Amino acid sequence: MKRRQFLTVSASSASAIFLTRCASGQSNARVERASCLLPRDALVERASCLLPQTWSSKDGLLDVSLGANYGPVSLAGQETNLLNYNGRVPGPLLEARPGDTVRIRFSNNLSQPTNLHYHGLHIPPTGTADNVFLKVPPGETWTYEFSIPKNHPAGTFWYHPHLHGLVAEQVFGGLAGLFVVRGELDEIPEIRSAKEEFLVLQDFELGSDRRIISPNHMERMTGREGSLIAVTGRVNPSLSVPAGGLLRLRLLNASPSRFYRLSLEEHPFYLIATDGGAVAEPLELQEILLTPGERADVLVRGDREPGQYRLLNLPYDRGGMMGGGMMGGGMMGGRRGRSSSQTLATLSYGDRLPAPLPLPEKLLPVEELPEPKMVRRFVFNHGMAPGMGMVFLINRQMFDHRRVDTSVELNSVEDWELTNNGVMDHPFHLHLNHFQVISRTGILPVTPKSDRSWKDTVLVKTGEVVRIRVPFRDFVGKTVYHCHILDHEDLGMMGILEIQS
Ligand SMILES: [Cu+2]
Repeated sequence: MKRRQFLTVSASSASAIFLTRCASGQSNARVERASCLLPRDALVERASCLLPQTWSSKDGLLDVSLGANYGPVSLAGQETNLLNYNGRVPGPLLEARPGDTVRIRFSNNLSQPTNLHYHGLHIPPTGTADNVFLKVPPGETWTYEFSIPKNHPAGTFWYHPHLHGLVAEQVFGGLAGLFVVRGELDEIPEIRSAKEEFLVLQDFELGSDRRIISPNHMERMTGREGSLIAVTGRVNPSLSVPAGGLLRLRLLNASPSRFYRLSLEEHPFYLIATDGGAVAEPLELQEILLTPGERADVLVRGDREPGQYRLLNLPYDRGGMMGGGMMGGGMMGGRRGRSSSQTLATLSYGDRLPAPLPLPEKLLPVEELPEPKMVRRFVFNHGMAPGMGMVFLINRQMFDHRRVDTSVELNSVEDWELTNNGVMDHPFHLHLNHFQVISRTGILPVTPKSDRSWKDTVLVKTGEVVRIRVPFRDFVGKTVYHCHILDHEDLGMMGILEIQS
């Protein structure tokens, strides 16, 4: 037992921090959990423990002021100095409905330029909407304004900075927040009756002064990771499922590089939505691999013996610049996580419901896309550039904001074949239009209809070929696709897509 504890502590400083807090920070932990104790009132019982500050639209308008700041933030029960939106990490949860107008009065109070990307929203890539070419200089303000299309799917989306060259630094500093679109999926009776929690997974590397430690060169190549894992700003928070009831977890990986391989002791996950909204029917999963930028919306059934169950982050090897072995054993600072499991949260059972709540049988149909007009190929690799060292490439080129890499026609459907010839996994993200994964490594046939889903980020493992099918709809203009290991994006692994009418 002692030996096991020793291994846990030495292998993972995230666990170490948690154990320390259990030993010396009892009162803190109790205060943090106090708000999560389940009162008798059934209505209150559904209330979330981890809900960040929420702003919802009223009468068709979401009108908020959002400031990017640097300063004191309470994170994982300690005072830290982080980048933050409105003093919070994660930032406030923004909530709207299809057809709503969104107005965000954004002020940049940082000492460097920034901007906002609305990851996963199907809105224009231009003007005051999801315009990643826009730069808001330090000390200046900008009003983002756009409408959520009337036929926009309900789902879990998010906002974060997207200024090329600074993305990893600003997201690692703490800048990220949820953007939830409520709609049809949320009206399904069993889902409406489920208790809902928002799990924003972020990792940080803090120094003794409680400021973020900047990564070294090798950590940037690999993709920076931090040893402190926060779940919606807390370390190992308590989650509660009513006995006989359902708990809905909206999971977001808001880390710049870290992958989360999630499993919940003795409880399968029932996947109800992916990046782009609902799947056709709940899909039972024992594990979920969530790469940076990805979301999963799952139900957990409170049908086991009441007790405590750990939500675990299992080891995963996403490859490295120097081959697998050398960096696996904890040599690489923030990458210790890949050789040991960590506890992310703890599930307990609340009061028993008068009648058990079943899983929904059907969710929402997922459209079958027509055969593509065109197949394009994208090869992901790395190389050396004079004066820059290692750079990350798509089709042998690094990002250039003056160059359009790919032009497509509005209202066309294309297949994109994504090949990873590098030594590390690359999660591929396309802005603006959702896609479906058609095959992997050219061996698998078409994804079974029942498993078809809408994605905006998909893992392309080292050596793998993934084929996706994308409909380009509604909006023209320039946008981007890139690796969502944000250091790789900053180091060149991004291309410009122009959608033309
Ligand atoms: Cu990458």
